[in-house]
Amino acid sequence: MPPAPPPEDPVALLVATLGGAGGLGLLAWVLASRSLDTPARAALIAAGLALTAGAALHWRLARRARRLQAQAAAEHQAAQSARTQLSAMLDILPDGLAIYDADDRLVLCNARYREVAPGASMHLEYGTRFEDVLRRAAGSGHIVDAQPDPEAWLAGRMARHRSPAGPEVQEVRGDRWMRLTERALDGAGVVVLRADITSVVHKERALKQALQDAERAERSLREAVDAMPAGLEIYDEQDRLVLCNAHMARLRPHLPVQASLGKTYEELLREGLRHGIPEEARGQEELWLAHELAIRGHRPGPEVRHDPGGAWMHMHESRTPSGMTVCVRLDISDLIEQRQKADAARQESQRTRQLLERAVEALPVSIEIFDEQDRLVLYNQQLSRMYPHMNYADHLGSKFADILRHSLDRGLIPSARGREEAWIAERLSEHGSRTSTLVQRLADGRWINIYETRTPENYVVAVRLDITDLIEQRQALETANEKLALLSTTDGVTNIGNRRRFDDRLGTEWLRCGRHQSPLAVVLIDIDHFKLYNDHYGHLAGDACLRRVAQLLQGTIRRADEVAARYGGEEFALLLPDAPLADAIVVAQRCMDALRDAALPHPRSPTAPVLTLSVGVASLVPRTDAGPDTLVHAADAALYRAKYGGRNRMEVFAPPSEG
Ligand code: GH3
Ligand code: MG
Ligand code: MG
Repeated sequence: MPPAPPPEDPVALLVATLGGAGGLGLLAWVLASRSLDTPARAALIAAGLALTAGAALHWRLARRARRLQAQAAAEHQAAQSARTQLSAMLDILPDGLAIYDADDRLVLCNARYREVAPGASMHLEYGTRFEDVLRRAAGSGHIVDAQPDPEAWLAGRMARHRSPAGPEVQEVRGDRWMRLTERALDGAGVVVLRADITSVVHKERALKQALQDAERAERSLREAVDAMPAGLEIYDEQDRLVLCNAHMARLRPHLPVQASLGKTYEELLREGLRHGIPEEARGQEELWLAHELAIRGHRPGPEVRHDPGGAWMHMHESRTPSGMTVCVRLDISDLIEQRQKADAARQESQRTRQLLERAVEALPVSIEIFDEQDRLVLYNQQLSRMYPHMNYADHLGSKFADILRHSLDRGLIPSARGREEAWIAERLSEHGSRTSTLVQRLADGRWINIYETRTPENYVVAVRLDITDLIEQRQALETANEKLALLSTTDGVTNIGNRRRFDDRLGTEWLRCGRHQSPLAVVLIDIDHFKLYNDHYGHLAGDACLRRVAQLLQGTIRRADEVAARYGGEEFALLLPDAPLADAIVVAQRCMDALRDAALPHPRSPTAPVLTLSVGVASLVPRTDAGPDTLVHAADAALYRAKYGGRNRMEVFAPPSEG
């Protein structure tokens, strides 16, 4: 639509009208006036003409100016409308765009430019200088790079603005990113393009991070795979080697990894065969190869192979769902060796156990073993033979206490009768902790020696030995010894104790009575004129007489600890422990009475027609500074007095202090 013509300029119209009217008026007045001389008239006419012409010119000029003004207004309006159209068009752009003129003033920008400009709230007015825009942006704190030193940043940014190079990336607060592209225009302006590439940067960053993560993961995986103590190979769907770890490379030194990667399994097998690997394929390489390829991926299970190097290898092969083949090889030489050792050790221990079991059965003793809970876990047949009333097979696993009770119920242990529970308690308390062996009498008269010990595992091992024979032998021996002892202290003629018995007992009683400060008495008896008896009756009759006297004397003692002995020849002695003198006199008197009552004829005796005795009595409390012979001497002294006092009498020893 064409612009409307500009209105008439009233001032110009007034000036033109007044000028024209004035000029015409002057001309009219000059022509009418007669008073004017010619030069004046001519001057005034010229002036009037000039005024009129000037007014006309002014009018024309004014009209022309008005036309030009109208034209300029039309052009301005057209430019304005073009810019508005351009603006509207530029607003469609996804990026911010601004045009600065040669004076570096903003002449055009789209709406997006205002949005993405740092500090979006800025009002960007046309005509604003670029530097001011920058300064405001730097001051807004939105541009991260401008933060530490806004002036330095501004200087750099302006320098690049004046001679733009490539696009640059700008970080905006809040992790937003802009790409700035500046182009110098032919007319010496600059176009600034500002694109928000935040999402691109974010995506790129995420992608980079993902890539780094993936790289790290791959590195870790590779390291882990190389660190595996097993060989690992992976073949792709076309059965080409794509991965081989360090361990596998060491296991197959004939196949360098780098050269092998990308080769097919078959190619690698052929390579191995050229090196004579594996050993079992030699001489039948093609057959072996065909078999290997046939079972490739269908191996029924892991295989154990003995390497030519002597190592035992465990080989495992599996297919992944995507058709890759994973092979794992593990050196299991250690395991195999350990297993072989363990097998050998097991066999050895079995042999040892058998041997031990046989030994236990062969032992002449019975064995029982109780576990830490005191339950029977092992026994040998000797035990069953030793206790035939018990059925130990039934008692395996039974508590020791229950087995004891069972044997008591069968009355096997006479010593426990009537006190069964107490006996069981005793046996339990000492089970495995007795310091000495236990000797047990069974109801059938056998003697069993029981030895129990506790092992470090807290088991109790009981060993039982039938010692009936031993006990019987010992008893027999003891009896024999007793007999021998009796024999050696018995007088062969009279059958009463001899001098030895008397001396032994005297020594013992001397000490005992000394300890108790008790009196010990000795009675010495001598047959009167016995030589004459022998002479009269003969020696054998003399012996018989001695026996008779011995019996009579023996009959005078009552207590078990008293001794009647033949002291020698026709002399006898009585030992009376704990007997004060008075008691000893009573016994001595009894002897004399017994002889008198027996009235053994002795026709040749000068003392009496019958056999008589001379008796010496002594009783002393033994002293530590004297020996038992003191007492015998004392009795002997008394006997001596009896003899020389006329015989057939008793004399009592009177201690010197009393005498
Ligand atoms: P005394 O009254 O002084 O004791 O006179 P005694 O004859 O008894 O004493 P003596 O010491 O002179 O004689 C003891 C006799 O005893 C001498 C001996 O023949 C006799 N005699 C000793 N031992 C035995 C013996 O074992 N058998 C016999 N038959 N006679 C014996
Ligand atoms: Mg004598
Ligand atoms: Mg005599």
